[in-house]
Amino acid sequence: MEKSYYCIQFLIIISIAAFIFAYTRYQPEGLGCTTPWCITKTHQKTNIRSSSIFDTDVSSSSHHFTDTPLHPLDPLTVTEINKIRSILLVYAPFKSSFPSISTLSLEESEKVDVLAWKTGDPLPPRRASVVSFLDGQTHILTVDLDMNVVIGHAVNIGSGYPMYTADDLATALQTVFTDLEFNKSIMARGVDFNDLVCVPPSSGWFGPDEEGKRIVKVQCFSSQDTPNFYMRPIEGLTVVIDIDKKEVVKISDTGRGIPIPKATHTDYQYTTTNSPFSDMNPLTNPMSMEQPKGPSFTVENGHIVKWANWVFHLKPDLRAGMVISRAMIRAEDGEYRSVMYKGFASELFVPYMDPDESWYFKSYMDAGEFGLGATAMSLLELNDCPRNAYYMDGVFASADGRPFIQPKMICIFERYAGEIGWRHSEIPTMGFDIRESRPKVTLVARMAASVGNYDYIFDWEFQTDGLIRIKVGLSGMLMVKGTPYENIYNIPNADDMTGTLVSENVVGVVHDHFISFHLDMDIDGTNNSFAKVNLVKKETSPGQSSRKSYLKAVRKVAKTEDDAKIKLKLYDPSEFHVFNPSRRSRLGNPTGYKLVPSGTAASLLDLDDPPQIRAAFTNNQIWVTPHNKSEVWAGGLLVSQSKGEDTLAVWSARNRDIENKDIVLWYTLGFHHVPCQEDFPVMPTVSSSFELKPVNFFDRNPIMGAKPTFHKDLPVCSTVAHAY
Ligand SMILES: *[C@@H]1O[C@H](CO)[C@@H](O)[C@H](O)[C@H]1NC(C)=O
Ligand SMILES: *[C@@H]1O[C@H](CO)[C@@H](O)[C@H](O)[C@H]1NC(C)=O
Ligand SMILES: *[C@@H]1O[C@H](CO)[C@@H](O)[C@H](O)[C@H]1NC(C)=O
Ligand SMILES: [Cu+2]
Repeated sequence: MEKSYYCIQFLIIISIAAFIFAYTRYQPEGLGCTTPWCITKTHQKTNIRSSSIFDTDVSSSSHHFTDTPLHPLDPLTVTEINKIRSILLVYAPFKSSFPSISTLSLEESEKVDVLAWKTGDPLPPRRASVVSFLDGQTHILTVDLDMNVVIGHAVNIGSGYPMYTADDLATALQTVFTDLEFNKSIMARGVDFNDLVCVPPSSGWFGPDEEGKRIVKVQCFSSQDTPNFYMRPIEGLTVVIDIDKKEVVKISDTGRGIPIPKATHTDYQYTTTNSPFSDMNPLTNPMSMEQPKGPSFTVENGHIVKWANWVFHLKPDLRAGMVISRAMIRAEDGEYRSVMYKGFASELFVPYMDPDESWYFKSYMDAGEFGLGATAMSLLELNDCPRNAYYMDGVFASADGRPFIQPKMICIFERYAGEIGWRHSEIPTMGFDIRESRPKVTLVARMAASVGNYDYIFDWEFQTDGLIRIKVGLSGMLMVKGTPYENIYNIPNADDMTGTLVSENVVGVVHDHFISFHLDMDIDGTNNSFAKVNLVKKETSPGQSSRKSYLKAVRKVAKTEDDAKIKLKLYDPSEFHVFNPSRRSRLGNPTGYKLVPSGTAASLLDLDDPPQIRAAFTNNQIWVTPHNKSEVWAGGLLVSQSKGEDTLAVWSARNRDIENKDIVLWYTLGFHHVPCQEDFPVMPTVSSSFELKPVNFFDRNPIMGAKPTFHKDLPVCSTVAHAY
């Protein structure tokens, strides 16, 4: 009985899910390319992933056409995006030519208005912020959707340029093929144009030479005999393109003596003809988590996620990828208490450590240059996210201002990974026979951005005990460098190497990844303070104790921004608390959350190295700023080729008061990456995370009420063979 009940229930859940998740494949017109990091070949090839057996059936429906915003923070709908386009089409400055739309997103209402809003209230005015580019100028517009007018218009507000659009990058890639010298170089390398794949890395900023024009540096690879062209670089060939003039500014070809690495062992696809993997030992049996009663979360009105004691608003964002807002947790008395107003990945900085002509400029700012949402392809069912996942689409605008759908961009699922929520057993000699344990179940919101070669997996994981874990996983392909050497014995001077030989003629160049999170914490309200709880060694006075030393937690509340600029130190440790000075626990402790950093890395570049100036938000791991609507992107609003005059470091140099104020916590998760052979041809995921953990927020362990799981709770579908 129970067995079949479970199986049938699962089928029902799946068919409901299929209905909910059906959508139209809504393509923007023109290039047919929805992600900015497009790869063109001289002869268009179908999307590499479309041949994969993992690809799920993408059925069609039109539910996004009827979306209406139901919450002040809901993203712009298809209808609203179309409306904005029609407003801009008749806007006087754009009448003769329509600008290229870089980002077009909801301009969120003032925080006070969002906080005051209750379900059922009319929405505050819907406004859009549009970053666009026309005739060499950046236009930043505010469009009011109730009045149907442009109510704000600023031009060229800084040194940087807007996020590249798919069209910008396609232009760059098309332009290289018009260049005779480029053609000659490709022919000299013996690469068939049919196998040529080029990518458009951003150029960074390195002084006046490339200022005043939008530049992309195109580099190419051979895809002969492999879909993994990244492992077959055409080394030392860099074409500098002015994407607005559509012309080649400069071409540098210094690597003709460097062979293109072979295709051997580079393929990573499960199904290609002669797949080296289809006959391999699968290592483990298929597995999935059982949920006989179905998932215990709901997604209401499209964006409100309710699970266990948590509720939060979740939305896709073209630039940040995923935004969590209004995260609240229910206390024992039933009150929903505010933890975080808003949290998202604000910038991602990836400097490579190679001063070569073809490498020095690689200092990507992936969120502001390419967009974490723009590069987040649909997630693969059962492999990217487990069977119990719910998928959310992104609704964005393409360069021509028309809406497009980024399907299945985010997944939400419950995770039971065999972890323990809390436990205790008692030694029988104490006279008790106690063994108590509770399973740990969490809720994950996940997205994976494929910014060119690299894949960044972003997880926001919520625990019933109040902890939020923010995790970033790195996978995908290394950005590799061609070398004449096949093994380390041939290398005349190992000091010349800027990385590790990861395959014959392939160097994995040393680099860093820094992901800076904007965390607008609102612990029990907006007025919060930041305290450093420093662990200091105290020495006992002579004769006081048999102990010579002990540790004491010394709490220091930050008055201004300078007090909260933190460089982590193992031998001078601290806890980092955001707390509400006017809300106390039963015992009088201020309610708070602490930021718990874990494995992390700091940027070691010179502070006046151009990439570091632009990414000055990595100068400290932690910063605290007063809430300010325009301080959103840690590397600045306009990041491409920016000179770094609009970074967190610049804003924070004002050293404003942050005590008992609406404050924003910034944390940068860092990775140093010294590649190794296991990273070839595709990297096993490397993850790092940090946590936001309640401190005196609850009066006691908030998961005393968690129930143990019993065998009878988990009927199984079929007879299971035992391992023993
Ligand atoms: C470069 O080569 C491609 C492919 O053979 C050709 O289509 C294109 O016209 C060439 N461009 C120039 C400038 O010779
Ligand atoms: C926050 O504190 C300021 C004074 O610093 C006060 O004026 C304001 O009313 C407080 N806001 C709330 C929501 O308590
Ligand atoms: C908000 O931030 C911007 C950019 O740093 C700054 O120009 C502006 O003065 C700030 N506003 C307030 C009220 O501090
Ligand atoms: Cu890396």
